[in-house]
Amino acid sequence: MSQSKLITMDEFTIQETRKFPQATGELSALLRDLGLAGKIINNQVRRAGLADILGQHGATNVQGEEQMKLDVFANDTLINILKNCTECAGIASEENDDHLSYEDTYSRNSKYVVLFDPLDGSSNIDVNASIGTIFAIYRRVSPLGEPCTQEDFLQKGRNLMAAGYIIYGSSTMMVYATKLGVNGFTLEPAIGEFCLSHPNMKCPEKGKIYSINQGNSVKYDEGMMSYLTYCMESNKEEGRPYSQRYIGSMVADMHRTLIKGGIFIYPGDKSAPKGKLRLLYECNPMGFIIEAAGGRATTGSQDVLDVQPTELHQRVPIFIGSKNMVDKAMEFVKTHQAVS
Ligand code: FDP
Repeated sequence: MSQSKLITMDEFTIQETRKFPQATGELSALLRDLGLAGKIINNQVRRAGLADILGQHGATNVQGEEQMKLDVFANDTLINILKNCTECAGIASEENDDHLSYEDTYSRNSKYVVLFDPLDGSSNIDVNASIGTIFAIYRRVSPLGEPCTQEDFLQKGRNLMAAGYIIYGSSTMMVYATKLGVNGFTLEPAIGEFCLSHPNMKCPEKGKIYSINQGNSVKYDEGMMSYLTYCMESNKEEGRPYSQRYIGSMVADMHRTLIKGGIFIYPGDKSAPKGKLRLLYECNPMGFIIEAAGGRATTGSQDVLDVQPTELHQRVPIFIGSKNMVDKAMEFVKTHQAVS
């Protein structure tokens, strides 16, 4: 950390809020509560191997995937913390079929709703690789005082007020973006506080890493295949071949992409034209963060943040990361779209 004084996330958020005289402090409070949930989940993630908590929970989630115990714990933690805070009218979780409207008076009068993927990359828990929590915050569109409705959650990513993630990696970090920019806070375990460690994060315009599940390439279309060939070709001036890195945990792959630059792709393919990743819980929050950091996020046909969601668990293809690399990938994808 380069600054001489530790700045906690709460201090930082309050300072930022002061730039808006009309701000009520609710968004800062919500971010603090999400940080608190992150610390509780972190505590459990760190003990995963010890607490005999590894293994399948037995149930399957709405996507038909097996849930693991930690997913359930993380989901319950977020639901309860946001229910008991006074700034959240309701939530939608990747692990739940429908949104949840909090019915108490405080919640009904709150202006924000939160969407989250409680523990993304959970297939990595068994192998002790980085996983994370992703969140997205919208201002509700339904009237204050009423229960929140599905329309509050089915908003374009462009309407996001804030989005972020908590990565449970070699250290634990919370990164969040508002329209003012992106900042990263590392958990200082000695005092249990997230402290500003990565101010004003910018995604480099160009990188040297492409990140994709290349094992699926037999299902990719020609545009995708020719882009992969381009990544692997030798061109000294342009710094190719690029390195291939794929953890298979979106938070971890995106954290690297944000810091080092590069491109992360989860394309549509012959068996899943819309890809795998969820618009509301993964692609929109990551798209918002990367755009706020100067990068680009597209589905291949439009900016991710411009997609009008029609259902809570909708999936979209995604190309995200350094602006120049996403632009280049689009040249290949669009050429193929034009000829097919
Ligand atoms: P996981 O299934 O482990 O939860 O959307 C979930 C996700 O992980 C992302 O975090 C990750 O980027 C992607 O799936 C990995 O999918 P593949 O195994 O198909 O590459």
